[in-house]
Amino acid sequence: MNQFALVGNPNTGKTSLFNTLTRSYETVGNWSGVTVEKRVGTLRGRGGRLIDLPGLYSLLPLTPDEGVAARFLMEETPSSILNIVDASQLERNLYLTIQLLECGRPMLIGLNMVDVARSRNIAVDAGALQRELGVPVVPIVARKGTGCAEVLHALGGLEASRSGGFRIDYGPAVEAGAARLAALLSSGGTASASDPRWTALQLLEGNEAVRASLPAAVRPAEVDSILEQTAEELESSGLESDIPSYLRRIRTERIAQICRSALDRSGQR
Ligand code: GDP
Ligand code: K
Ligand code: MG
Repeated sequence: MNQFALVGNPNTGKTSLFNTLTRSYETVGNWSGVTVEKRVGTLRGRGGRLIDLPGLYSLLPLTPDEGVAARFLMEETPSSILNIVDASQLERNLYLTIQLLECGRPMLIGLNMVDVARSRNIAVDAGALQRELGVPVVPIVARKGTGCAEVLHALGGLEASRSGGFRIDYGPAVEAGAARLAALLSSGGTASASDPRWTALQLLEGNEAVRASLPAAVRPAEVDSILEQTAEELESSGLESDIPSYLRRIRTERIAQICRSALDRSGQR
């Protein structure tokens, strides 16, 4: 059966959307290691399961709750992603979106709070956003149910597709490090459920939840040596030696560029 993970920043309307899209749900205990309950719902009309993940700003966990999503993406059977994005806070929300796109899974964006955005004269061009990100973007008002039928319909067409080739080029040093890590992860029967390049980038970013979920055959010393060499190469090419802050800067620049094409702030109050 097809499975969709509902992922987004806190207070973006995930639970509202979950309740609208599902006809019934069950609580299947807590997520491992945290006191957040795991809710799994059955999608209206089309079947399939929707899983409500705890809200988070980044896949890089700052709290145990935030580690749930990273672990889920590492360990669970491949599922598609329904990413809910607050249209009134587009720039901030896109940081998580980019990390999710890098997973390479089928993904749909529910662009929520378009009523709030409109009231602040923030116009998000969903078509432009869709072109920039390479995945379908459906404007919704989850609290009223507006656009939710369209989300259900679009989820039906998502199953066969991969996300549409969104890719950030992080430059020679990081790309070489990511390729070496990805090769290490793909070698000798160590494959996990996650995409090797995504896993590599998360390791370069210092994601402890991802690191802890690596298959046992991956030797930590080998991971560390690639991380060290990447940091040295980054520094010797005149860039910062701290890989996480470098990744953050490159992503933030790309987000600014996406917002320039998708956001009309001309009448913003
Ligand atoms: P979650 O934290 O992501 O699960 O978000 P919730 O579903 O709990 O929603 C947070 C708050 O935003 C609640 O008060 C919702 O009623 C409200 N909300 C959700 N969607 C919308 C929307 O599209 N427009 C407006 N104006 N409010 C919304
Ligand atoms: K909430
Ligand atoms: Mg919620």
